[in-house]
Amino acid sequence: MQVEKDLRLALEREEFCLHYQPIVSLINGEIVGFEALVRWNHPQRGLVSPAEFIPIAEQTGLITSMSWWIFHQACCQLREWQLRFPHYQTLMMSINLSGKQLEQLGMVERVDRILQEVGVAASSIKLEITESSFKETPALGTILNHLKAMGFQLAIDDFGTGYSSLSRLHQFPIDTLKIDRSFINQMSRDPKGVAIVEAIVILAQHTNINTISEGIETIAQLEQLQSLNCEFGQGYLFSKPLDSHAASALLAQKV
Ligand code: G
Ligand code: G
Ligand code: MN
Ligand code: NA
Repeated sequence: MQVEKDLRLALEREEFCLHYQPIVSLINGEIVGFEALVRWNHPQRGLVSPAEFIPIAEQTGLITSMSWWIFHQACCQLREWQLRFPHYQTLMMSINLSGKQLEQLGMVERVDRILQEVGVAASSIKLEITESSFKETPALGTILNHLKAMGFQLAIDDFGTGYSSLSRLHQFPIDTLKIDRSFINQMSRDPKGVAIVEAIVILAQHTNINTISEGIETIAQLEQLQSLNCEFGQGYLFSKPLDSHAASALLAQKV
C-alpha cells in the first residue's frame, strides 16, 4: 500500500513533528502541562492531521515505531522546558499511547530506558490511553499496574465514548479522566449534557480521580465547568495545539 510506504519513509526522513496543547487549571488559569499531538509535515501537502494517518499506522503496525519516536520526542521536549523554565517545577507532559504499544513485549523496559536516557521522571509524564484500547488489550491491568508502580500518571482519554464500563475505574490505577469534547459541546445545548459531565466529575471525585475537560471553546463552557468543579481543561478557548517554538514562548511569558 502506497500510504504505508509513505508513512514508513516519513518516519525515516523525520517528517513527523509534535505540537503541544496547553492543559490549564480551571481554578487559576495556570498552565499545568501540555498534551503532545503528532503531525506529519508532508513535503507536498504540508501539515497532515493524525486523524488521517494514525488509523493507517495502526492497521499496518507502523504505529509501534511511530509511537516510540513520539514518546522519546515528548520526553526530550519536557526535559528542555524543565531546564529552561525552572519555575514550572511540576509541568506535566501528556502522551497518547496506542493499544498496540501497550501490548508490545518489553514495553515497560523500553519506556524505562528512554526516561533514563533523557533524564525525566516518570512522575512528570501522564500516559493517555483511549477507552477503546481497554477492549483490545486483555493484559492491560498488569501493564497499567506496572507503569503506575514506575511513577507514571495514567489518564483515560475520550472518556464516555468508548467501551470501559464504570466498574473498570477502580479495577485500574487511573489518575485522570479526560471528558470527551462531545460532552462539553453538548452542555450548551442540552441540560442532559450538563448532567452527564456533572455525573462524571462527581464519580471521579469519589474515586480520587481528577478530571480534564477537552475541547473547551467558550467562556460559557468554562464557567459551567468551574461550577461543576472540574479541575482542569484544554481547548481552543485557552490555546490550540502549538509548535514547540510557540509553546516555549507561552511558557516564557510567566516570570
Ligand atoms: O491533534 P488532532 O486533534 O488532529 O488529533 C486527531 C486524533 O489523533 C486524536 O484522536 C488524537 O488523539 C490522535 N493523536 C494525536 N496525536 C497522537 C499521538 O501522538 N499518538 C496517538 N496514538 N494518537 C494521537
Ligand atoms: O483524541 P484526543 O483527545 O487526543 O484529540 C485531541 C485533539 O483535539 C487534538 O488534535 C486537537 O487538535 C483537538 N482539539 C483540541 N482542542 C479543541 C477544541 O477546543 N475544539 C475542537 N473541536 N478540537 C480540539
Ligand atoms: Mn489525548
Ligand atoms: Na484527548
